[in-house]
Amino acid sequence: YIPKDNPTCISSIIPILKRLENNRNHKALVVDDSVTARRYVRSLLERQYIAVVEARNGDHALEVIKKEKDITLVITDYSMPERDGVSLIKELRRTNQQGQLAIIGLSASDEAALTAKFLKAGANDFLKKPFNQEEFYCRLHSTLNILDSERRLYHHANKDYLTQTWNRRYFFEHSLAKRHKGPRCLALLDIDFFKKLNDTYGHHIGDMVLIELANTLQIYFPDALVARFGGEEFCILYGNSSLVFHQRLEALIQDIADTELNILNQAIQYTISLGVVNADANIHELIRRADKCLYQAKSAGRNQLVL
Ligand code: GH3
Ligand code: MG
Ligand code: MG
Ligand code: MG
Repeated sequence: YIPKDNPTCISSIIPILKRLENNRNHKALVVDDSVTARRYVRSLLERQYIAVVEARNGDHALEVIKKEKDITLVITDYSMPERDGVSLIKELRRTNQQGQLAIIGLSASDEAALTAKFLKAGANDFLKKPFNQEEFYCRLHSTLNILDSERRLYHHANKDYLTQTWNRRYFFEHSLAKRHKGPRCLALLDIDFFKKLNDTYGHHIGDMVLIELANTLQIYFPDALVARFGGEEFCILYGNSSLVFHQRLEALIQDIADTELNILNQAIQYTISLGVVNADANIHELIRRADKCLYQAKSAGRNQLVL
């Protein structure tokens, strides 16, 4: 109900509507040894369009979260048999930071400093049972708002704005953080005569070609790390068999060269060149070598890969 003579009321309801819309992207795990308590929290969440799964104690929660990969929020009781809420949070925080998984503690216990215990273990917030329903919603919303902001921030920091592939920053952070053992494959890809394509058809069509190429790369390499390295250069890092990798790259070169794209009623055809390495070396060394190969592929006439 929005009174017609009070427009401020409309502006104040917009954030709430946005929150409710975003709630559909969340899934909560409610952990409590009391069935009644679980059902109550479930009903509060479901009224806000948040999907809910339940667990009866900390250990059970760890099992459920392993199976249900898309849980974004955990609401947990403190005292439970087998594993209590604080121990559960400590375990969850070993692999999930606050920006990836939100946790709210709940407890009826009068134990001194329980709030601090929950927060120190890594909970985003805490409520004492019995809680006021409005307070529950306020804390839930502020927790989810922060989580959504963190996810947006992560997305903007790590994804390329134009093509939505990983960006250079993510590529290096990811490939350096993971201490890979053994050989791996890396390909540097560069579009041939892209400047000419831009000059002929316009920059916006060039942009759409980049988006098309990025989508094609995701289809060919769903199991590899694909990143936009700069302008019209992409990098593909692959951890498995080099034979499969080479076969797929050859097929990709052919596919791109044979495909006539229709972009804004313009028939567009282009080719790509690749430098490819397979070695047991650090990422900088792999890139240096692949770049040399790419240079050779260009000199040798483009539309090909050099190993
Ligand atoms: P080569 O075959 O030697 O690679 O020639 P090339 O013209 O592709 O190479 P060059 O590196 O000289 O040019 C790359 C061009 O890519 C220059 C730049 O205008 C264009 N470019 C870089 N980023 C973007 C982008 O985001 N969108 C569009 N449309 N063009 C871009
Ligand atoms: Mg309990
Ligand atoms: Mg280039
Ligand atoms: Mg180029």
